[in-house]
Amino acid sequence: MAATLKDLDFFQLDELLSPEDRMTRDAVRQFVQREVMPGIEGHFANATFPREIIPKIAELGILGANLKGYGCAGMNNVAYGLIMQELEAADSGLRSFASVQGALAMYAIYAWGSEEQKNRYLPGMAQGKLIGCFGLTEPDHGSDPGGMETRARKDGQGWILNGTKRWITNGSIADLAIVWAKIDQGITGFIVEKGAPGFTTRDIHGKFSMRASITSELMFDDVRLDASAQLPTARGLKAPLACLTQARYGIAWGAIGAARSCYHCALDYVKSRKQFSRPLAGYQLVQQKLVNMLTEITKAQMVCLRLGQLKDAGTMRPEHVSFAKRNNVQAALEIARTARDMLGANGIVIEYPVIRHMLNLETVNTYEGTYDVHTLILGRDITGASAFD
Ligand code: TGC
Ligand code: FAD
Repeated sequence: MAATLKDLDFFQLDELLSPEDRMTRDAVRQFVQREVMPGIEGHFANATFPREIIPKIAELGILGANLKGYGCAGMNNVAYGLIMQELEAADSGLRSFASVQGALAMYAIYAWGSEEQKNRYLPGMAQGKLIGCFGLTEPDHGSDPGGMETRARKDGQGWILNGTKRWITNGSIADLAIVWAKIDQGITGFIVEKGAPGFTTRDIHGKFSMRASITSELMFDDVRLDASAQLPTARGLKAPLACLTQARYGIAWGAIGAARSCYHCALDYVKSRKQFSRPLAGYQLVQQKLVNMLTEITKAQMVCLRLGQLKDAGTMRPEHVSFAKRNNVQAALEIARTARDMLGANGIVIEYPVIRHMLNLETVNTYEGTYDVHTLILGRDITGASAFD
């Protein structure tokens, strides 16, 4: 039977949410419980993404939920974060799908696209009829995207694109790829549609993490693009990095969902599992683990709520997001590892959600800036000295 998604609100933070935000969160939780939870173990086991739920997710206004106009729901950022939390309570792969679609691909067009591009793509993407992916990472450039080797050269009015992007979520199911490339003036972005001659994708197999998510390589071999494919105001590395800020914001919230699911699973388990004639829940060491989990989840919730308020007020800095992504994902990963331990042998089987979350969170800790990269971003912020130079 699928695990039940439950709330965790030790500090009555619900009282700080608006009734609308709570309603949005509860509606998404019910949807995820009904439509996603029954099949998610199977998708993870078979390494398939539940594509059938895309139209339903779109119907709830989840895709690009915090963008305004162009058919997007225009929700505030706290509501958006709560949605990410509920998606990731089911599986990080589901939240990844929504993050890449809304915070990376749609946001890139929203922030750096022309009116024509926005009208052409955003409504269909909000409806889930067009799927997007975001190609920044390359085989030889992950943490240092500024070193990218993908290049576009001028060809008459248009461009010729060459290069390879790797580890791209939604890559082979995407109708359009946002591709970051170097031109003579520096880094810029292009919208490359599926089927463009010379554009091919290849899925990455053998992943033991994010199995219910498609991850691909994108290859561009003399791909001819019209001038209109370029994102006109995307200039320099800050253009893709601004998109990452949006996605990292959602990840910071999402990780709480995965941690919460692991906590509830471990709590239920130790209440019913007896060893030495008593429930495990009565042993001091076990209680300490549960209390540490509760504490870290509650702290992460508080960080996110404040982060959302800052984002809504327009005063959030990328470093605030680095703080939240680094802290919350690391905490969630530790919680998942502890929960796995508390379930004993049952902690390694797919019937319990814990091993799935634990394996997924290894990816979440790595993508969108590793734990160490965010340490260095924050170190630079507080000392003024960059470890990257
Ligand atoms: P740096 O000098 O730091 O920055 C260059 C310019 O960008 C500005 N900037 C930002 N702007 C907006 N948001 C941010 N987060 C920004 N960070 C920096 C900065 O002010 C500067 O502007 P300007 O006007 O002076 O030019 O560049 P650097 O080369 O030193 O950067 C180093 C570093 C480590 C910060 C950066 O490259 C980095 O973040 N690396 C990690 C790479 C990463 O996160 N990749 C993610 C790929 S996408 C992905 O993983 C999707 S996963 C799927 C899912 O989300 O579910
Ligand atoms: P590297 O950069 O090679 O890092 C390896 C190790 O070195 C890490 O521990 C890192 O912290 C450390 N390190 C790096 N630099 C430093 C330094 N200066 N000082 C100290 N330590 C350092 N990318 C996209 O563009 N789009 C996507 O949709 C996308 N989806 C992904 C989905 C999955 C499942 C995965 C696993 C990755 C995805 N990525 C995507 C790529 C992801 O963003 C990169 O994996 C990530 O940025 C790290 O890059 P890397 O794997 O090349 O590791």
